[in-house]
Amino acid sequence: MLRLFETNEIRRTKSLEGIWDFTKVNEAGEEETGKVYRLPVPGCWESHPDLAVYRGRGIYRRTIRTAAKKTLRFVFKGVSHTADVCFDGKHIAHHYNAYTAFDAIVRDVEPGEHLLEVHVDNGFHEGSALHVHNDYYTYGGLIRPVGMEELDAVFIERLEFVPRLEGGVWHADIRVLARNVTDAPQRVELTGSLAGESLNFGTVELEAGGSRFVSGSFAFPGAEPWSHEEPKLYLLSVWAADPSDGRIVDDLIERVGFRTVTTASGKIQVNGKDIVLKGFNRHEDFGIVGAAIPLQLMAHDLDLMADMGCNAVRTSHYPNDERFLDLCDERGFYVWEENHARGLSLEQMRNPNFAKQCEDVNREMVEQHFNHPSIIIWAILNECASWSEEGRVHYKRQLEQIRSMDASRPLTFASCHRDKELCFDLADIVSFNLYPGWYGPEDPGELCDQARAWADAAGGLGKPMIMSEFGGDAVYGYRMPTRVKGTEERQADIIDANLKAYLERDFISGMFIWQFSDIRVTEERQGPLWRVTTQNIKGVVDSYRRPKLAYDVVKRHFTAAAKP
Ligand code: ADA
Repeated sequence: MLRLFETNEIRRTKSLEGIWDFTKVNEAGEEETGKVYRLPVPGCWESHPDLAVYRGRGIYRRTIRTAAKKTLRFVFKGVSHTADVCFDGKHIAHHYNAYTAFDAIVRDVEPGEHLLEVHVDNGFHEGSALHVHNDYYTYGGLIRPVGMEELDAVFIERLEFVPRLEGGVWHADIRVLARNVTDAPQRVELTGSLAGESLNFGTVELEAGGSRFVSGSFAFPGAEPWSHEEPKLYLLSVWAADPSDGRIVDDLIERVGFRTVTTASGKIQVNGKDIVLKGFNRHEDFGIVGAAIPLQLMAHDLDLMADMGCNAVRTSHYPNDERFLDLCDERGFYVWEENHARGLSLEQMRNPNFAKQCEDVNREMVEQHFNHPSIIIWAILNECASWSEEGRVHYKRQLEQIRSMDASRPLTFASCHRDKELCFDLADIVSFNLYPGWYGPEDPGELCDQARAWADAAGGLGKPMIMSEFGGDAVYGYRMPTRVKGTEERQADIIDANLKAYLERDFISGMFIWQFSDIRVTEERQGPLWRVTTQNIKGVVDSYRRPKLAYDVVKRHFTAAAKP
């Protein structure tokens, strides 16, 4: 299952979930041992005992059967980390970045058996600017679902839905991207339906192999708003018909919600009402399944967060699996989604591929996740070199790129540079990663008052402020009356003091605890014992979601009625 609702009723689609062949290959691309593993897709190869610490290259293979001559489209929701796809031995796609989707189209496939191969590489290479040794683990494999679709001459590639409230009635601007996959010009008529209204986008002419957007603006008098409290969702269906005979050749269904997000008077508003974000930073990492988290465990994570009284989650530090975002839409979780870049130094940002790789992930993130009502904030470049003029050039360019694609959501980035930060003027919300009580002895209340002053003096005056990371380590099960660092007691104390300070300050519009669960990290990153257990153990639950003492502390604060 690729999404939590049917995305097509006309276009034939199928999931390629199942067991695929897998072989390791060396740097030269040669199959090393000839041993063929049978691995689940989606899945991380680390789940297999032989491959638990394997980093490098491998090939996933499976057979595809077709009954009639067809144009096929393969959709890969996430291959970690670099993918090259071959169909019957012919290269059809290359993609860098584990955390965004890509597709590959093969025209006029003859009936019969065909070989689909995905060459996967999660090694660290010079040309990779974003996938570097890090404080999380980049697993290997087809970590998210794979789908196969049968296309007609024209297909609807994407929909964009931007809601707005006018005179008490919901309206929306809707854009439809249609693509011609043949060598001849094509014409299609585009119509749709949403919230009881019929939509007409007119007839569009598409040149051979070309694509085009058509748009329309519509009123939806019967629509009700989406919010945390009432996450009302609607299916937006669009059909493409052949104007000569009215035959429907393709369709695409999205699930949308009517809501606005604004920032004013130093606060964040959803549908005009001030909100305070209360939640966690969450990595996609769960015990033995790694980054390939099955639906029921994704739902379990959100169940635990809801139990603690959270209304928000930050997808640190990359775009998330769409099924998780679908769950957030359904459950009314507010999402801060960010691009894939964590803690890159100025030197790392000078990698010649940095700008292009960021531009790609920004574009793919916004295009692919545009319609999730739950996403209320886009963010970039967690803790990169925003303290320097050279770094600022990248922050400016990337924020402008995202704003040009989507002006309907506020933008931010998480900074750890305190009074040295140079980019707060570029964002709509100022966000601080500070770890009072853990990395330093500061008092959380005093430090965040100071942070407000730093932001005000550095271009953030009047902007909402989020405490985007705070917390401390705790080894699951390590309890001591001494409450020393590393005990569950100390972690609980630190989180208690931080939450108390932030919840009583009116100028704080959100807080994200670092972090939801313990996660695996790359071993190579720094000197010995940098991360004992090769995990970042600041989770409030461990990597199998067993609660630490801090769980009840969070629950007590977030379920208290003091704040909306
Ligand atoms: C940073 C970073 C996180 C994590 C955290 C920590 O703020 O953004 O990814 O590394 O520190 O645990 O120290």
